[in-house]
Amino acid sequence: MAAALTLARRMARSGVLPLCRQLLAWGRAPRQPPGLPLAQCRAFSNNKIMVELDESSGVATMKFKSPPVNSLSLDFLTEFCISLEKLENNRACRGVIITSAVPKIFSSGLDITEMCGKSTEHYAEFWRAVQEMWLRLYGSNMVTVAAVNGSSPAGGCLIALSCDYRIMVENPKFSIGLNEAQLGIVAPFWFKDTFVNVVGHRVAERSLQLGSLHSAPEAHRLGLVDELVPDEKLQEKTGAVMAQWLALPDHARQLTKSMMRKAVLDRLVAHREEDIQNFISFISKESIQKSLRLYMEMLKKKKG
Ligand code: CO8
Repeated sequence: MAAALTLARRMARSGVLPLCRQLLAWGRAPRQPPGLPLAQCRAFSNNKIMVELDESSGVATMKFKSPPVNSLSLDFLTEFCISLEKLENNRACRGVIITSAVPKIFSSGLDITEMCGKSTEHYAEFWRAVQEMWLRLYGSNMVTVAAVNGSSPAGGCLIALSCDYRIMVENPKFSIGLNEAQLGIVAPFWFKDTFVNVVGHRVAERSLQLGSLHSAPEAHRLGLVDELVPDEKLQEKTGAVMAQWLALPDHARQLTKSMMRKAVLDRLVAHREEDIQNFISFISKESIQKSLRLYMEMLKKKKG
């Protein structure tokens, strides 16, 4: 409840209210009377994420479009949570495909500028939004498929890991992984739990300690992604996988998903405030701030 209120306050402050109205209107859209052709597709473009719902199949697509790298800023995370919640509450929607409209990048992970030189209050608000994003996505009742069409480090990888199935473009230049250790920071326990649940303890332990970013073929070998496809086949393959998952009765699949994920979700819910305090005290350390600044400088130098 407290989280929902924070989110609502944040929506009011961040000017996402027009988006909320749009989403609410969409959620309330009258259902087509039987016998009439369904409105095939509802689409709207927000600031950072484009959402499209095909009512005939019950499948929505959330396409990240926040150049240059789809970094997960506070605004991005807020928009993500609102969009996902509206889809979750829309009976016409049973599955969501998450992908990117930015060439070569799925998501660069958490926006590092949100974790540098900001106030304690800001860190708390930002981290609550990161938690909220994961709780909603990992705990979603819908079928979630990540169509990873570009690099996906850290928080970007977490989004993919939180889906039910991951299909990645087979380009060996695209990488994915939880590389936090390379930045001198530590992936929180619920990032780790999500990773372990996908690839197993040994692979996760090694990959996390080394902060590895795995090329697409390597990620496939490790089980981090389920399938590799050529770019031009991504849409078709994602649609086919989604159809396969949607062929099952929702209630059986949803209860099974909840059974598999509940313990991990409950762990964060039970330790949410503590996790926020841990994040604040960790990220506020001068040594950590220095590591992040150096990392950002390194990213900029790499260009020149
Ligand atoms: N946040 C903010 N800005 C970023 C980020 C980011 N995550 N990633 C890239 N940028 C910026 C770059 O600085 C650059 O800015 P500018 O144009 O002003 O110089 C711009 O985006 C474009 O970046 P690149 O030139 O590097 O673009 P490329 O297409 O060459 O490469 C990559 C794209 C591969 C995504 C590359 O930018 C990259 O590797 N980025 C860093 C990714 C990363 O390491 N993310 C980790 C974030 S931390 C996280 O998600 C989890 C933290 C958990 C916290 C736990 C604490 C307790």
